[in-house]
Amino acid sequence: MGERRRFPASARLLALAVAMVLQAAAVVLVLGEASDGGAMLVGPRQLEKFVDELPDMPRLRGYGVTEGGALVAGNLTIGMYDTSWKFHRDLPATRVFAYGTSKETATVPGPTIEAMRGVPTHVTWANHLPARHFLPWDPTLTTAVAPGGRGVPTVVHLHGGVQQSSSDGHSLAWFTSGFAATGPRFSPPPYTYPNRQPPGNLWYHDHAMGLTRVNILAGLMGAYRVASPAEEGPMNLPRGEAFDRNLVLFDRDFRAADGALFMNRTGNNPGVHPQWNPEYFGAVVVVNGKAWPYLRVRRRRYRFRILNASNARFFRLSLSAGLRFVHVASDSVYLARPVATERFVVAPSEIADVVVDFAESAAGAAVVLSDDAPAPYPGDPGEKAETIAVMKFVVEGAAEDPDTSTVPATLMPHYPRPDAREAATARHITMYEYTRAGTDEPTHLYLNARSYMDPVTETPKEGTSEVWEVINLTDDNHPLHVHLAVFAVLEQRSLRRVDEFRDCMKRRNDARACGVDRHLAGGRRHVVPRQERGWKNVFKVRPSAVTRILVRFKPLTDAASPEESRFPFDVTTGPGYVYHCHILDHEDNEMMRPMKIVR
Ligand SMILES: *[C@@H]1O[C@H](CO)[C@@H](O)[C@H](O)[C@H]1NC(C)=O
Ligand SMILES: *[C@@H]1O[C@H](CO)[C@@H](O)[C@H](O)[C@H]1NC(C)=O
Ligand SMILES: *[C@@H]1O[C@H](CO)[C@@H](O)[C@H](O)[C@H]1NC(C)=O
Ligand SMILES: *[C@@H]1O[C@H](CO)[C@@H](O)[C@H](O)[C@H]1NC(C)=O
Ligand SMILES: [Cu+2]
Repeated sequence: MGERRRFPASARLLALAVAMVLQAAAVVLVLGEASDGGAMLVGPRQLEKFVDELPDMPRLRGYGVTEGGALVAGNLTIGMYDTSWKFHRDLPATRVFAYGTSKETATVPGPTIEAMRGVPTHVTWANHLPARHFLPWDPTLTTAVAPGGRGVPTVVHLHGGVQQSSSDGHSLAWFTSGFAATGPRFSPPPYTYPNRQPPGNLWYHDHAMGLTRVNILAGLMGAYRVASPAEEGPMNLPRGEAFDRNLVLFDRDFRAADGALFMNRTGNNPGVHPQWNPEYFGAVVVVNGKAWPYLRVRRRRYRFRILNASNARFFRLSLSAGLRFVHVASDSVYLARPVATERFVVAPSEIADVVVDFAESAAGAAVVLSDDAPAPYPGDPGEKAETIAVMKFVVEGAAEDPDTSTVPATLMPHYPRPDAREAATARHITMYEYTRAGTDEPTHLYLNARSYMDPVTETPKEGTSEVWEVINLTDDNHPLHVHLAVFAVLEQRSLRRVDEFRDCMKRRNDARACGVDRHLAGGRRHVVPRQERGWKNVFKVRPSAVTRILVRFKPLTDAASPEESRFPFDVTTGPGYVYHCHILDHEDNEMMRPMKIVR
């Protein structure tokens, strides 16, 4: 991307920068001694695959049931603990930060929260973490810092959740152990999740400013489901704890000597950011907290809700033995009709919800789920990525009870179809990457050439939809995530004469003035995979292309309910919402912007 660009710093940023430089000086002194030059890491060949059984994380019910059978709001307290976790039979226990209802029961990933549509879940998130982080957070980023080293800042975002911004886990709403220190946008507990949204798959994870990548890497993430009685009856998908499973995937590096989580303490541009690296990739693939696990399955249908919780790794998944995936939902919303695929890509933080029928394979078969996506994705044309195993299914005999589950031809066909004509306004959102002069090494990434701390520029009106034209001027695929809203992809098209357009954008940062429509005319149109054409909350924004999305700033309702223009809470109060890239290493380096919803 050529030269490094500068933008006027606000007074606030300047003050922050001064504070950070002081912090940095102190921390570099401490970290200077710890060199990773000679760290020996565990590679795929050192650990025997398929020796640990796939765990099912503890399930917590997000609602209560009265003696009369009525459903009432649930009240959970979930802590964050400094503890250890066995990622593999042959690895020593690894230090982690984990969610759980107690230190003894905390897991990586954390418990799966099972909420019921229309019944609120209140969660008191309690930080029990120590004074300092054990991973190299880079103090030169705009980062949450507790004064005087008073604990590791954390805050929880429910990804895909439709909740008031005071419960949304704003990155500046962080808090440390015992709330000893709190961020400038802190809201007191508990957080309230109304669950008044369509049934589907969500996840919760840390979202503290500048620390999201290290806090999630340390283990702070978990699955969350919103269930609804409308899913049962005619839908009749595989259900029950045995046959309806969450698979939380991520990649990690471990030090061979002691099994410690490894993150390089030397940044790609150490003169600018001593520790920050643009993308974290690990050699070990972990599913539900176990490296390359196995699961015994019966010859019947299973439902897998697959969440990619990697910092930066995209997974392109396929099954051996000729088995297919039947997609029933994408991110948090059901598809209208099932879509069968042999292979699909999940970006970080994207969720694929699939049914696999093991009756299509022989008893005794070993079915391997593999990944062959290049990292970083999409990589160079022609680059051949290594195929890596993710986990193995060992197919046993038929179920004792016959498999009565089905995948109906229509799932939830009653959500509104995306229609660009209803958009109240259109905006351009441009992704920029900045590199150090004379090198190709990125220093930071911005949206619309603005830092996260710059004043809000996106102020959508509640009850409207907007077309966002997301322009990727970087070399990577950036998964875009918008809080509160759902969006649908309208089209994705490559820019022609992209160098000319990029040069103009670097000078003017104004897509219209740089003739974006002229550069799109005749540009190659990219097919959006069928399973990604519904309402989503993460989408892979292709490089050198413009992705047009319809963003909905009103509740998603089904045909049986009247269209609602208002959310069931006040969206205009509280710290506000954000939109950002979900490569965590980018999000932490300000590829995130505030968003203020108005009425
Ligand atoms: C949760 O707390 C609310 C009050 O805040 C109460 O109405 C509800 O009954 C509680 N739920 C359970 C399951 O105890
Ligand atoms: C850490 O990063 C530095 C600088 O990029 C590199 O020289 C070193 O090999 C890396 N260490 C490991 C173990 O990957
Ligand atoms: C998971 O997400 C990361 C980061 O967006 C991405 O690089 C990786 O390919 C994804 N993996 C899968 C299996 O989708
Ligand atoms: C973003 O655009 C750059 C060029 O402008 C391209 O090289 C890169 O592949 C794009 N990333 C994605 C994911 O499309
Ligand atoms: Cu990104």
